[in-house]
Amino acid sequence: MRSQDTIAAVATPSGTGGVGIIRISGPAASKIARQIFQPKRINCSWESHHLYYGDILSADGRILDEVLVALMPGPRSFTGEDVLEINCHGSPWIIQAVLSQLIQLGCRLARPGEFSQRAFLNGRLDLSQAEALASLVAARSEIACNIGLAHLKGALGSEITSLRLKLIEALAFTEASIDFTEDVAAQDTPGILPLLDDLSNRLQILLDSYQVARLYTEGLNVVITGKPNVGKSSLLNILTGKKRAIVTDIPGTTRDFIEGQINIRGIPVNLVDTAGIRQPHDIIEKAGIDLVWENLANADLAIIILDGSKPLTKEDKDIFTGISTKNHLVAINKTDLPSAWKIDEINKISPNSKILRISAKFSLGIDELKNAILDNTAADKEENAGAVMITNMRHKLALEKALGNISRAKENIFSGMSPEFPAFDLREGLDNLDEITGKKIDDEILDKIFSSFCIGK
Ligand SMILES: Nc1nc2c(ncn2[C@@H]2O[C@H](COP(=O)(O)OP(=O)(O)O)[C@@H](O)[C@H]2O)c(=O)[nH]1
Ligand SMILES: [Mg+2]
Repeated sequence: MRSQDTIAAVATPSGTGGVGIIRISGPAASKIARQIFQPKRINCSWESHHLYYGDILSADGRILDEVLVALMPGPRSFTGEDVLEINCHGSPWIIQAVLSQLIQLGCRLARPGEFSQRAFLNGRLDLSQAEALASLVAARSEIACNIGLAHLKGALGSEITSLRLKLIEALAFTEASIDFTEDVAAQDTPGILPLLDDLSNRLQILLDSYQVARLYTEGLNVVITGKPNVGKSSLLNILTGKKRAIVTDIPGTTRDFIEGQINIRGIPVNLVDTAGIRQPHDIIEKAGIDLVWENLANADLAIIILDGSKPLTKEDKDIFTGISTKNHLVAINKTDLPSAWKIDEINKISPNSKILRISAKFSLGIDELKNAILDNTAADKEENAGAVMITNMRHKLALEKALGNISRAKENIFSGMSPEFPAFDLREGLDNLDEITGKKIDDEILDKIFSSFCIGK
């Protein structure tokens, strides 16, 4: 694919920074470099992949900034096209001025992900690698970075290619029996079933990795709930180490929900402190309590806080009724004060709940609570280390479809169907695998995938 237009975008985050990088890609990049840049040295030879020091000039010859630029002619560039990178000073004003000058010289602003899309269309990356770039940029934990990097280096792509070759082998067996042995059912073809079993196993291993990998990449969504004044906001503050939420002894202080992010043993944990659940006193409080239930619906875990220093009430017990099916743990707070009730009371209402004793105010039992947050998650499955993991819902769906195709092929073979049937299933399986690497994919889906990337990537 050769693009007609030359695109430009700021590759660094918006705001002020030491350096701001503008990226240009397309057929006019090299010409624009010569127009916009005035090198300090007379003999600037524009050698490929070399940094040059000089000034960026406006249309009327004013100096806009002192910069470093590099020209990377295609195909040996990120996009496969001629690419120019300008390292300006990171003032939003300078960056905008340079960008405007580039537009005047004929560039157009890049759409989100358009550089990566061009890299994919020019064969520089397969689709799984392009998607890995987006996940790498968004990674919030070391392991998420490692998974993103492994995919960028082609780990997922090569696993898919290897699965694809096996599938082609199975398809060849099946199609051979269509061509040469008209009256023979596919099950008579030796070797095909072990091949399909092996394929199913490997697809299942990839699918099983999704839960663990999702945990490392997207994190665990944890909602802190309980009636008013039990110490929910105090817990958010002690867990995040910041005064995120207002703490007072007035019940109903927290009305909206407040979010905080922490990392427990390398896993990003998204915490949400919520309004206390009780019979609302006004419409604002009611709206806040409705939000609690919305947050709970999307949560991986609810931490139910109870005040250990005051007798349990109907409000406490009602929360258990609302949450009973949800993954939860109970934290009895204010254990620095004398306890007003015995743990047995919870065992009676909710016999299977995990219960911890904490003091959010005096930071007691907080490490145990952090460990318990990760209990029953896939976090401790060490055997996954080093294996190829999938993190992307699109990949998961495509793999599930491919696994379904192989199972159907096996059923058709077992039931003695004519070989055309399993061959059809296997061909569909192949198409589903090809969706992951982008070997075969709809333009519309491609546009949708890349539009979720950042601008400048
Ligand atoms: N003694 C004691 N008081 C606490 C503890 N945690 C919170 N509190 C107090 O309980 C009151 C309500 O706390 P807050 O975090 O606002 O509760 P929320 O309404 O559930 O968010 C405040 O006065 C806190 O200082 C604790 O562990 N021990
Ligand atoms: Mg609160």
